Amino acid sequence: MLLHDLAPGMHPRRVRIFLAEKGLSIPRKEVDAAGHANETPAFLKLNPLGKLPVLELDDGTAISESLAICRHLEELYPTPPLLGSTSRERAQIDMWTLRMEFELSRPIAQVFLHSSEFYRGRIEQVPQVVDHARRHALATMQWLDRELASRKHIADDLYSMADIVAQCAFVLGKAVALRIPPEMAHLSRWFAAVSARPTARA
Ligand SMILES: N[C@@H](CCC(=O)N[C@@H](CS)C(=O)NCC(=O)O)C(=O)O
Repeated sequence: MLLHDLAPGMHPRRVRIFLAEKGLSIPRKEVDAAGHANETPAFLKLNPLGKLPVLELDDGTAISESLAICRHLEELYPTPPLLGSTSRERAQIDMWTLRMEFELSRPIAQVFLHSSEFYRGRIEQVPQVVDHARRHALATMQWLDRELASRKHIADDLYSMADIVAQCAFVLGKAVALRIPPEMAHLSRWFAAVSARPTARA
């Protein structure tokens, strides 16, 4: 297996943390996206969307989409479980992972996509999207702060994929001045705990 990686990227970070939580180390190749190496014909053969991460299997299969990569890794290496052990847990973690994807990660990514130097000239940047997405992310944070008053982690008391998606979103949030407001005590407590895990800097 080979992980085509992008060290500063939010989605590749999800996969690296997932691997680290499993105690796995696989070969990785850093792709120079700033230098447009993700737009070459060779890379587009791996992922026609030109996005990272991509997990290339030994038989040449290329899996992109960070959540799909993690699903594959979970099936190969089920311990410790990060996607749930029972059907109830799996449904619960999927539900929260999708909520974190669409209600937190996506709006924070939108702020970055529509305001950063990196995406200037790569996509059509619409300044109005930035304010809207910022408000969306803040509303999600308020909701999460209430949710985390009664449990340790996002989906349940156990650390899971839902936490990984959310913590990676907040790492990107720091780059676009979308930090967790200190008065959100429960969300702050959760973020301090996940950031202190030995895998957080993977
Ligand atoms: N839905 C995809 C999103 C992947 C994605 O947007 N990757 C970004 C880095 S975080 C990327 O490759 N950007 C390079 C570019 O758009 O040029 C996933 O979950 O893997």
